[in-house]
Amino acid sequence: MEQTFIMIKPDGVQRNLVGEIIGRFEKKGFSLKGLKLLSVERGFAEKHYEDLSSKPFFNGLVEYIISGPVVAMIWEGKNVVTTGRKIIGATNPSDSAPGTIRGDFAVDIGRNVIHGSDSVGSARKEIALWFPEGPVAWSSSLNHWIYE
Ligand code: RTP
Repeated sequence: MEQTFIMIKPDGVQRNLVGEIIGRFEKKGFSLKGLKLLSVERGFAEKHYEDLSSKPFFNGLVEYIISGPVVAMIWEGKNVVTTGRKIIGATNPSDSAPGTIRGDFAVDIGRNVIHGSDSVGSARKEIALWFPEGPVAWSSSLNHWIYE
């Protein structure tokens, strides 16, 4: 089953949105396979965002991610990478539809509350970086009611 890496960014933690965000993924029907609250060092944040290292906003982005604790999660389910990005909404909250996390809770692109892997390949890479111990192995008894 497909897995994705979801991170609640420091602003989401500081604004007490952790429960709200986890609830949205849970209620959709996805399964939580990894969860931790942690603060990351600059080098770790730079590694996570290494594909964006040439962007003018890279330094600000790294400062933002190391500015407070984040919640790192693995979520599992059918098409969870693409659907997770839909639940999150467009990168710039000005373009995120109401009903999405960024559409409902964010205003500025540099404080957009949450990260989600953009492909199955990035999800694999990000899960390996953030969860070297791997996902927690368990299977929800509700899967019978969620999948045909
Ligand atoms: P994310 O990786 O956080 O899920 O975001 P994304 O794929 O939707 O967007 P991406 O282009 O990968 O950008 C990563 C994060 O960088 C910040 N950003 N700031 N100031 C700016 O113009 C700007 N552009 C992007 C955002 O926090 C974005 O989520």
